[in-house]
Amino acid sequence: MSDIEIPESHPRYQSLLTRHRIEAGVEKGITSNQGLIAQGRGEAFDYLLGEQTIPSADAAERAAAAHLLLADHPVVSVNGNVAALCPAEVGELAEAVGADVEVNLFNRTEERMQAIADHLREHGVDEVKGLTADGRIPGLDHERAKVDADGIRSADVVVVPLEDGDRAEALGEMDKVEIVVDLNPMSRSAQVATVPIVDNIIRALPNITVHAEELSGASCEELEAIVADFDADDALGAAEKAIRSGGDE
Ligand code: PTJ
Repeated sequence: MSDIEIPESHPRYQSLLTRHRIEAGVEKGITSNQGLIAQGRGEAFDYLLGEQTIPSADAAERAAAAHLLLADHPVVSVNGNVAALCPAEVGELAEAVGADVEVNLFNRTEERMQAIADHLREHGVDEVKGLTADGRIPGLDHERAKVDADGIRSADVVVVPLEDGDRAEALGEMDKVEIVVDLNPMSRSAQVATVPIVDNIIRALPNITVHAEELSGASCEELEAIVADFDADDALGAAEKAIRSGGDE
Protein backbone atom coordinates (compact mmCIF):
# COMPACT_ATOMS: atom_id res chain seq x y z
CA MET A 1 0.00 0.00 0.00
CA SER A 2 1.97 2.97 -1.19
CA ASP A 3 -0.40 5.22 -3.10
CA ILE A 4 -0.30 8.17 -0.64
CA GLU A 5 2.51 10.42 0.62
CA ILE A 6 2.03 9.55 4.28
CA PRO A 7 4.36 7.30 6.32
CA GLU A 8 2.86 3.94 7.25
CA SER A 9 3.75 4.74 10.88
CA HIS A 10 1.20 7.58 10.91
CA PRO A 11 -1.54 6.60 13.42
CA ARG A 12 -4.29 7.39 10.87
CA TYR A 13 -2.44 5.82 7.92
CA GLN A 14 -5.06 3.15 7.10
CA SER A 15 -7.91 5.59 7.42
CA LEU A 16 -6.23 8.22 5.23
CA LEU A 17 -5.29 5.62 2.64
CA THR A 18 -8.87 4.39 2.56
CA ARG A 19 -10.22 7.92 2.03
CA HIS A 20 -7.69 8.51 -0.70
CA ARG A 21 -8.69 5.32 -2.53
CA ILE A 22 -12.39 6.18 -2.37
CA GLU A 23 -11.71 9.71 -3.67
CA ALA A 24 -9.58 8.27 -6.48
CA GLY A 25 -12.39 5.79 -7.20
CA VAL A 26 -14.87 8.64 -7.67
CA GLU A 27 -12.42 10.47 -9.97
CA LYS A 28 -11.94 7.31 -12.04
CA GLY A 29 -15.69 6.75 -12.46
CA ILE A 30 -15.65 3.61 -10.32
CA THR A 31 -17.21 4.74 -7.06
CA SER A 32 -20.55 6.57 -6.87
CA ASN A 33 -21.05 9.82 -4.94
CA GLN A 34 -23.20 7.77 -2.57
CA GLY A 35 -20.14 5.62 -2.04
CA LEU A 36 -18.45 8.57 -0.33
CA ILE A 37 -21.34 8.77 2.14
CA ALA A 38 -21.26 5.01 2.72
CA GLN A 39 -17.52 5.26 3.42
CA GLY A 40 -18.11 7.97 6.05
CA ARG A 41 -20.70 5.84 7.77
CA GLY A 42 -18.39 2.84 7.77
CA GLU A 43 -15.49 4.89 9.13
CA ALA A 44 -17.53 5.98 12.14
CA PHE A 45 -18.22 2.36 13.09
CA ASP A 46 -14.60 1.39 12.45
CA TYR A 47 -13.39 4.19 14.73
CA LEU A 48 -15.64 2.87 17.51
CA LEU A 49 -14.30 -0.66 16.95
CA GLY A 50 -10.76 0.62 17.42
CA GLU A 51 -9.95 0.09 13.71
CA GLN A 52 -9.12 -3.56 14.42
CA THR A 53 -10.40 -7.02 13.58
CA ILE A 54 -12.16 -8.04 16.77
CA PRO A 55 -12.04 -11.77 17.74
CA SER A 56 -15.68 -12.42 16.70
CA ALA A 57 -14.95 -10.93 13.25
CA ASP A 58 -11.89 -13.15 12.91
CA ALA A 59 -14.08 -16.17 13.74
CA ALA A 60 -16.62 -15.01 11.14
CA GLU A 61 -13.83 -14.67 8.57
CA ARG A 62 -12.75 -18.25 9.31
CA ALA A 63 -16.34 -19.49 8.97
CA ALA A 64 -16.61 -17.57 5.68
CA ALA A 65 -13.44 -19.27 4.41
CA ALA A 66 -14.86 -22.69 5.36
CA HIS A 67 -18.16 -21.96 3.54
CA LEU A 68 -16.27 -20.79 0.45
CA LEU A 69 -14.07 -23.90 0.40
CA LEU A 70 -17.14 -26.16 0.74
CA ALA A 71 -19.05 -24.32 -2.01
CA ASP A 72 -19.80 -25.73 -5.46
CA HIS A 73 -20.01 -22.30 -7.03
CA PRO A 74 -18.82 -19.37 -4.89
CA VAL A 75 -19.01 -15.79 -6.18
CA VAL A 76 -17.48 -12.58 -4.80
CA SER A 77 -19.70 -9.58 -5.61
CA VAL A 78 -17.92 -6.27 -6.21
CA ASN A 79 -19.41 -2.76 -6.06
CA GLY A 80 -17.86 0.67 -6.55
CA ASN A 81 -16.50 0.94 -3.02
CA VAL A 82 -14.99 -2.53 -2.94
CA ALA A 83 -13.35 -2.04 -6.35
CA ALA A 84 -11.76 1.23 -5.22
CA LEU A 85 -10.59 -0.07 -1.83
CA CYS A 86 -9.27 -3.56 -2.50
CA PRO A 87 -9.26 -4.73 -6.13
CA ALA A 88 -6.15 -6.93 -5.81
CA GLU A 89 -7.45 -8.50 -2.58
CA VAL A 90 -10.68 -9.49 -4.36
CA GLY A 91 -8.59 -11.38 -6.91
CA GLU A 92 -6.45 -13.04 -4.23
CA LEU A 93 -9.52 -14.27 -2.33
CA ALA A 94 -11.19 -15.51 -5.53
CA GLU A 95 -8.05 -17.44 -6.45
CA ALA A 96 -7.65 -18.96 -2.97
CA VAL A 97 -11.19 -20.39 -2.94
CA GLY A 98 -11.87 -20.85 -6.68
CA ALA A 99 -14.60 -18.18 -6.78
CA ASP A 100 -15.97 -16.12 -9.65
CA VAL A 101 -15.80 -12.32 -9.39
CA GLU A 102 -18.94 -10.42 -10.45
CA VAL A 103 -19.53 -6.67 -10.61
CA ASN A 104 -22.93 -5.95 -9.11
CA LEU A 105 -23.99 -2.36 -8.54
CA PHE A 106 -26.67 -0.63 -6.53
CA ASN A 107 -26.49 2.38 -8.89
CA ARG A 108 -25.88 0.46 -12.11
CA THR A 109 -24.67 2.27 -15.22
CA GLU A 110 -22.90 0.61 -18.14
CA GLU A 111 -20.00 3.12 -17.81
CA ARG A 112 -19.36 2.23 -14.17
CA MET A 113 -19.76 -1.50 -14.88
CA GLN A 114 -17.10 -1.26 -17.58
CA ALA A 115 -14.77 0.99 -15.54
CA ILE A 116 -14.91 -1.41 -12.58
CA ALA A 117 -14.35 -4.47 -14.76
CA ASP A 118 -11.30 -2.75 -16.34
CA HIS A 119 -9.96 -1.70 -12.92
CA LEU A 120 -10.29 -5.27 -11.58
CA ARG A 121 -8.48 -6.64 -14.64
CA GLU A 122 -5.67 -4.07 -14.14
CA HIS A 123 -5.32 -5.48 -10.62
CA GLY A 124 -4.99 -9.11 -11.68
CA VAL A 125 -8.58 -10.42 -11.86
CA ASP A 126 -8.61 -12.36 -15.13
CA GLU A 127 -12.31 -13.03 -15.58
CA VAL A 128 -14.91 -10.51 -14.50
CA LYS A 129 -18.62 -11.35 -14.62
CA GLY A 130 -21.62 -9.03 -14.37
CA LEU A 131 -21.66 -7.45 -17.82
CA THR A 132 -23.90 -10.08 -19.44
CA ALA A 133 -26.77 -9.49 -16.98
CA ASP A 134 -28.87 -12.38 -18.30
CA GLY A 135 -30.18 -13.41 -14.87
CA ARG A 136 -32.38 -11.70 -12.27
CA ILE A 137 -32.69 -11.68 -8.48
CA PRO A 138 -36.42 -12.20 -7.80
CA GLY A 139 -38.21 -9.50 -5.82
CA LEU A 140 -36.10 -6.50 -6.88
CA ASP A 141 -36.77 -3.78 -9.42
CA HIS A 142 -35.30 -4.21 -12.92
CA GLU A 143 -31.87 -2.49 -12.67
CA ARG A 144 -31.04 -3.73 -9.16
CA ALA A 145 -32.08 -7.28 -9.99
CA LYS A 146 -29.57 -7.71 -12.85
CA VAL A 147 -26.95 -10.46 -12.40
CA ASP A 148 -25.21 -13.03 -14.59
CA ALA A 149 -27.07 -16.34 -14.98
CA ASP A 150 -23.79 -18.27 -14.64
CA GLY A 151 -22.57 -15.97 -11.82
CA ILE A 152 -24.52 -14.74 -8.78
CA ARG A 153 -27.82 -16.22 -10.11
CA SER A 154 -26.52 -19.78 -9.91
CA ALA A 155 -24.04 -19.37 -7.03
CA ASP A 156 -24.52 -21.36 -3.83
CA VAL A 157 -22.26 -19.08 -1.73
CA VAL A 158 -21.96 -15.31 -2.30
CA VAL A 159 -19.70 -12.76 -0.64
CA VAL A 160 -21.54 -9.42 -0.66
CA PRO A 161 -19.49 -6.63 0.89
CA LEU A 162 -21.17 -3.29 1.73
CA GLU A 163 -24.47 -4.51 0.33
CA ASP A 164 -27.75 -2.61 0.24
CA GLY A 165 -30.32 -4.13 2.65
CA ASP A 166 -33.00 -4.91 0.03
CA ARG A 167 -30.63 -6.87 -2.13
CA ALA A 168 -29.13 -8.69 0.85
CA GLU A 169 -32.65 -9.77 1.85
CA ALA A 170 -33.56 -10.83 -1.70
CA LEU A 171 -30.38 -12.89 -2.03
CA GLY A 172 -31.04 -14.50 1.36
CA GLU A 173 -34.49 -15.54 0.12
CA MET A 174 -32.85 -17.37 -2.79
CA ASP A 175 -31.42 -19.81 -0.24
CA LYS A 176 -27.85 -18.86 -0.87
CA VAL A 177 -25.21 -18.83 1.83
CA GLU A 178 -24.66 -15.10 2.15
CA ILE A 179 -21.41 -13.74 3.56
CA VAL A 180 -21.84 -10.01 4.29
CA VAL A 181 -19.00 -7.65 5.18
CA ASP A 182 -20.44 -4.57 6.89
CA LEU A 183 -19.06 -2.43 9.71
CA ASN A 184 -22.58 -1.77 11.01
CA PRO A 185 -23.84 -4.84 12.91
CA MET A 186 -27.34 -3.29 12.98
CA SER A 187 -27.64 -2.93 9.20
CA ARG A 188 -30.27 -5.10 7.51
CA SER A 189 -27.55 -6.72 5.39
CA ALA A 190 -25.61 -7.86 8.45
CA GLN A 191 -28.83 -9.00 10.14
CA VAL A 192 -29.94 -11.27 7.26
CA ALA A 193 -26.47 -12.74 6.54
CA THR A 194 -25.61 -16.39 7.08
CA VAL A 195 -22.16 -15.08 8.08
CA PRO A 196 -22.05 -11.40 9.06
CA ILE A 197 -18.51 -10.04 9.17
CA VAL A 198 -18.34 -6.80 11.15
CA ASP A 199 -14.95 -5.59 9.97
CA ASN A 200 -13.47 -3.16 7.47
CA ILE A 201 -13.38 -4.67 3.98
CA ILE A 202 -9.69 -3.75 3.73
CA ARG A 203 -8.92 -6.08 6.68
CA ALA A 204 -11.69 -8.64 6.11
CA LEU A 205 -10.88 -9.85 2.58
CA PRO A 206 -7.15 -10.51 3.18
CA ASN A 207 -7.98 -12.28 6.44
CA ILE A 208 -10.55 -14.58 4.78
CA THR A 209 -7.83 -15.42 2.25
CA VAL A 210 -5.32 -16.22 5.02
CA HIS A 211 -7.89 -18.53 6.67
CA ALA A 212 -8.73 -20.16 3.32
CA GLU A 213 -5.04 -20.84 2.66
CA GLU A 214 -4.64 -22.33 6.15
CA LEU A 215 -7.74 -24.50 5.68
CA SER A 216 -6.96 -25.61 2.14
CA GLY A 217 -5.90 -29.10 3.29
CA ALA A 218 -8.79 -29.53 5.75
CA SER A 219 -11.36 -32.32 5.27
CA CYS A 220 -15.04 -31.60 4.54
CA GLU A 221 -15.84 -32.76 8.10
CA GLU A 222 -13.40 -30.21 9.57
CA LEU A 223 -14.81 -27.41 7.40
CA GLU A 224 -18.38 -28.38 8.24
CA ALA A 225 -17.50 -28.32 11.95
CA ILE A 226 -16.20 -24.73 11.61
CA VAL A 227 -19.41 -23.75 9.79
CA ALA A 228 -21.60 -25.44 12.44
CA ASP A 229 -19.71 -23.77 15.32
CA PHE A 230 -20.37 -20.28 13.99
CA ASP A 231 -23.39 -18.43 15.38
CA ALA A 232 -24.45 -15.28 13.49
CA ASP A 233 -26.46 -13.80 16.38
CA ASP A 234 -23.55 -14.24 18.79
CA ALA A 235 -21.19 -12.56 16.31
CA LEU A 236 -23.55 -9.59 15.84
CA GLY A 237 -24.03 -9.28 19.60
CA ALA A 238 -20.28 -9.34 20.22
CA ALA A 239 -19.69 -6.66 17.58
CA GLU A 240 -22.39 -4.38 18.96
CA LYS A 241 -20.93 -4.81 22.46
CA ALA A 242 -17.46 -3.94 21.13
CA ILE A 243 -18.78 -0.81 19.41
CA ARG A 244 -20.57 0.32 22.57
CA SER A 245 -17.48 -0.27 24.71
CA GLY A 246 -14.82 1.18 22.40
CA GLY A 247 -13.41 -2.00 20.89
CA ASP A 248 -13.63 -4.55 23.75
CA GLU A 249 -15.92 -7.54 23.26
O1 PTJ B 1 -21.25 1.02 -6.10
P1 PTJ B 1 -22.70 0.84 -5.88
O2 PTJ B 1 -23.55 1.60 -6.85
O3 PTJ B 1 -23.12 -0.61 -5.84
O4 PTJ B 1 -23.07 1.45 -4.42
C1 PTJ B 1 -22.37 1.00 -3.26
C2 PTJ B 1 -22.92 1.64 -1.97
C3 PTJ B 1 -22.00 1.21 -0.83
C4 PTJ B 1 -22.91 3.15 -2.13
C5 PTJ B 1 -24.37 1.15 -1.75
O5 PTJ B 1 -24.39 -0.27 -1.69
C6 PTJ B 1 -24.97 1.74 -0.50
O6 PTJ B 1 -25.61 2.79 -0.51
O7 PTJ B 1 -24.73 1.04 0.61
P2 PTJ B 1 -25.25 1.51 2.08
O8 PTJ B 1 -26.73 1.24 2.19
O9 PTJ B 1 -24.73 2.88 2.41
O10 PTJ B 1 -24.54 0.47 2.99
C7 PTJ B 1 -23.15 0.37 3.05
C8 PTJ B 1 -22.77 -0.30 4.39
O11 PTJ B 1 -21.37 -0.58 4.32
C9 PTJ B 1 -22.99 0.61 5.62
O12 PTJ B 1 -23.61 -0.15 6.64
C10 PTJ B 1 -21.57 1.01 6.06
O13 PTJ B 1 -21.45 1.10 7.46
C11 PTJ B 1 -20.73 -0.16 5.52
N1 PTJ B 1 -19.36 0.21 5.14
C12 PTJ B 1 -18.92 1.35 4.56
N2 PTJ B 1 -17.60 1.31 4.33
C13 PTJ B 1 -17.17 0.09 4.75
C14 PTJ B 1 -18.31 -0.62 5.27
N3 PTJ B 1 -18.20 -1.87 5.74
C15 PTJ B 1 -16.97 -2.46 5.70
N4 PTJ B 1 -15.85 -1.83 5.23
C16 PTJ B 1 -15.91 -0.56 4.75
N5 PTJ B 1 -14.81 0.04 4.29
